[in-house]
Amino acid sequence: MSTTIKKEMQFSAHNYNPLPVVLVKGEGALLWDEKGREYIDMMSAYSAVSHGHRHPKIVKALETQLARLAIVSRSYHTDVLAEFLQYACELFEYDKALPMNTGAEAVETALKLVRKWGYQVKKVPEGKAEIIACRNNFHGRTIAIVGMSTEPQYREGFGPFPAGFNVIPYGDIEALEKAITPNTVAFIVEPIQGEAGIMVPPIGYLKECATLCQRHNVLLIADEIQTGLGRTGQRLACDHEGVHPDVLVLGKALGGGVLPVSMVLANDAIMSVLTPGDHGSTFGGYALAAAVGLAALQSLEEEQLSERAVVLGERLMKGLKTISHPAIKEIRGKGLMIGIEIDPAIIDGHALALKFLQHGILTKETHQVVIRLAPPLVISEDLIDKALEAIKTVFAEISQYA
Ligand code: IF1
Repeated sequence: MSTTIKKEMQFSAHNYNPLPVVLVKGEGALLWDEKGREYIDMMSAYSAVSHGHRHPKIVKALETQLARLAIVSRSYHTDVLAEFLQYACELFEYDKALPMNTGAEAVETALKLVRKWGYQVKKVPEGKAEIIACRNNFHGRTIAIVGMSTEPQYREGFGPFPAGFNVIPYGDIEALEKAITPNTVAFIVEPIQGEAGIMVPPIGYLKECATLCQRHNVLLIADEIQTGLGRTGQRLACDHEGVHPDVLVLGKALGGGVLPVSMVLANDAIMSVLTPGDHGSTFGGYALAAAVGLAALQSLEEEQLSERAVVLGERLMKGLKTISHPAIKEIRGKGLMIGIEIDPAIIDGHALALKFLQHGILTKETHQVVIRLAPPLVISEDLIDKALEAIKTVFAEISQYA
């Protein structure tokens, strides 16, 4: 085992089980390890690196801002935050944005926002606000968020959890109708469930949720932290169904692959329930993040990354579907958010990710049975084809039998 890995094992909490590779350099869709070996990044740091590693425009924005000012806190204004928030509000068509850092912080912000809206605007009795979430959701790792998770490991040992959350099956509109009560303030949903294993809901599901929420004066929160910013072939996954959620949550790629930048967007009727001092964060909306976030959104549009995800996603999906192997149970996804579900009796996800690693492809399994393929949206057709060749080779090497 490399001395670096040994040292990390010694000094890092063991809350991850990384693949045995030490990455030292990244450029676009490529990564190199400490021995100089090259890998195609088919994971993009869980879709935080949609722009590719060290995107020139984003690095330049970061360096230029760093040469002037990094952080002063929200106790003062800066010249970059207004630009960033205006661009985001106009791009996604909302009156206001609240900048945070990690995805979980933005989700927590959205949960607090809809609760306060429930009490002040919907007149739900104090302390009785209910929020509906979906089974197998993933919205982050805070105590309130894992409190609505159905994944035992994410909850074990972390209770007690806050009240006011109901969980329903994903993709089931009747279940949502049944779960709504007069005290329901919001429904939070991932347009495609990432961690659950790239679960794509039935066509029209999001639209039906939006209609139902509107009818019952329930706010629709779309967690687009992973599906947003071009990943599924549209600017937002909600755009596939023309849904404009009441509350939009962004993260990951909003940081351009260099910083944690997240954000909650909503119209004034909702965002105006927050008054100075209600909510905040040391780094939320700091100058560096604003400069990087603005560059990330501009390059999303200028380089038509959403359209790239359609074309390259079709190329990848088409190539994957030519692979026939008993270990492959299903290949699913949208744009460049793809999952290969495998039969763990033949090979489990971690072992498969290891084999991909040995063939120069970086991936990650989720729940042992789904290999996630989510390369940077800037990946070239050549690298998609190269990745496909490696994936075909790996499956050819795997025994056909359990
Ligand atoms: C881990 C998963 C992916 C997210 C959605 C909010 C967040 C995430 C839809 C929170 C974060 C990350 C977290 C990371 C692994 C990764 C992950 F498998 F855990 F779920 F991508 F699928 N909403 N997902 O996907 O954002 O606070 O992390 O910035 O926790 O191991 P964050």
